[in-house]
Amino acid sequence: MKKKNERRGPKIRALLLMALALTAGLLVTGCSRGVHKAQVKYLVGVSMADESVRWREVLREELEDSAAGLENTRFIFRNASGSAAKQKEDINRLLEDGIDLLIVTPTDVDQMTPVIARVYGQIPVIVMDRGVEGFDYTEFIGPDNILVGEQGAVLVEEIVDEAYYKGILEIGEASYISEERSRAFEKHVNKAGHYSNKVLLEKATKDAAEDKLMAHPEYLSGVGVIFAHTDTVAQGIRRALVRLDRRDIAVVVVDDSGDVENLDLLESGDYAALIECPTGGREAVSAAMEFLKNDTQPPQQLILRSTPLRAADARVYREKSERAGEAPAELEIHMGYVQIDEDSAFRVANTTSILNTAKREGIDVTLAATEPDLASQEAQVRAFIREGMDIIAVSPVVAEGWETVLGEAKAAGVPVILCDRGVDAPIDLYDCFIGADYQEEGRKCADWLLRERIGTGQVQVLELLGTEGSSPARDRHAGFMEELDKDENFVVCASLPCDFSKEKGKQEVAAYLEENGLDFDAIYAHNDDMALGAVEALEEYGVMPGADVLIMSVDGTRDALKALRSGKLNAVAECTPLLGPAIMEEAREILGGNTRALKILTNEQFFTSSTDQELLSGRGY
Ligand code: GYE
Repeated sequence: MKKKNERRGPKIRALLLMALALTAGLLVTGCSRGVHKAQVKYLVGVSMADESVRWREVLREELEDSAAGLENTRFIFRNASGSAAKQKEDINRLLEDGIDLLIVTPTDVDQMTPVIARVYGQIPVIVMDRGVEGFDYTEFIGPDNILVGEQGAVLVEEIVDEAYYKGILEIGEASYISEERSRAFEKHVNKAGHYSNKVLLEKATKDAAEDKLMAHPEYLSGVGVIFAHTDTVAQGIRRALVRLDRRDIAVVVVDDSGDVENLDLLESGDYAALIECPTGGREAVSAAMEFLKNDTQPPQQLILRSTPLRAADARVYREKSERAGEAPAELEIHMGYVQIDEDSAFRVANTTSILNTAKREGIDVTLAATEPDLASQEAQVRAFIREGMDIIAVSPVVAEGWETVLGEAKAAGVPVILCDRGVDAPIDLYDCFIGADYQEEGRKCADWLLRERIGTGQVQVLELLGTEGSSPARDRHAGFMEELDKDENFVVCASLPCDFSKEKGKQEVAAYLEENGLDFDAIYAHNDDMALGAVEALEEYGVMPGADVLIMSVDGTRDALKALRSGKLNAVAECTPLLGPAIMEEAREILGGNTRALKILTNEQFFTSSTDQELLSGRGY
């Protein structure tokens, strides 16, 4: 009979062995089941499409550098080496590691869109470099590749006009980015009547570009300029041009790595022109941590500014880049805000957001609400320039006619942020646009209506137009018609000018009913105020709004959502006026010398009668 403690010996040993096995098991499991997570508070997974091209190496370096000093945070990187299958596997492993947020540069858009949407259902997702279909992600950060293609075409046309040979050769890769850039490039170049040919490499590497041209020197016959879609490709092209003794050919390069060597090559004349495209790594880390730490909803899209550079621009651009960084928090900022004097619920909430945020951020804002016309707003911008404002923000009442006064602000060295409405002016005349994708708002409304399938006959839609010449009115109309035109049974019977005003909405609809009777099935109003005016006109006419006539609107203000709940409105596309935080943050970035953001587009919901009530409450306007 063993002593009491002896009796327990084997048992204790067995328990110890079990505990050891369990711990080891956990550790092993932990290695694949989140041991990283166990060690840090914030675990961010980065799924890279591949790292075979310089700019993605730079993106990773920028992500690592920006994340390096973060407390209690770890970034885990996975490289899919161009394989969608491997990227799916990488993302699953990152999820198993217990990541709190995913940053992804997609390989194949078609294959990765559903994968990213599924992950977005679990954790926040930041998509970089190339978009995915739809909006099932937290934020997109990358350049506007259509703009990059257009910028390339402008530079190439300038150069080819001076070249002996008039042929243009594009060299890119068979990828989503290259195809977007190429479509815009070719559309612009062909319009100018220049001859253009394209080579799409399987892999956009130096060797691939050099080998392709060495194997096919005939591609260079009659060519005066080459448009290289990435700087990696451009390096291979340069080597081939030397070997083939064709250094007469000018090379225009999209520089998406930001390697200072590219600026050297521009200054030396090896490159005829550059289009600088930042990678957005710093912005991605900032957005990720802002979301994880403060649960701050980031914008839906951060479109990075691409900058055309000629040899003469290289030195100034290099110096500016070296200075870039966020303005110190204590930097005193005086902002002049040119607001639209308008009584819409949107505008009231917009002004409140701007002033409250400025006060909280310690930014001195002088807000002037001028008469809603270009001349009054131009005069106010000039006044702010004379008063020596550090930065000017404007809600431009209309899109046309801003080149002159924006040129004056630029000449005076005063940066300008455009808010909630865009302008038709060259992008180098302003620093950033902060607002929404108004075309998408229009598409959402039309898409909803098409799916409502009212009856079987033709559906007549009465459109209530916002301020004539304003970018929201123009774009909401364009987006709505783009979608509505997909079904010939849906037509717009009339478009009434209501200037974003409730009173005019009511007047115009009442007058229309008086003259034509109820000959429409639905109303599409460019904003809530006009929609609510229409509701009153319909009720006075003895018609039930939301029942006899379906009503779609844009903004998502409190009264509109109340009407939605009561069934008087049927669908509301959100267009948030709460732009204060984004405006003040961007002002600091710009005054800190960082003008990387070209567009900051807000995150927007779409509300219908079936929208969860709690989503409709507590939205702040
Ligand atoms: O939709 C409308 C306001 O510029 C996006 O202006 C803004 C629009 C908004 O009058 O209510």
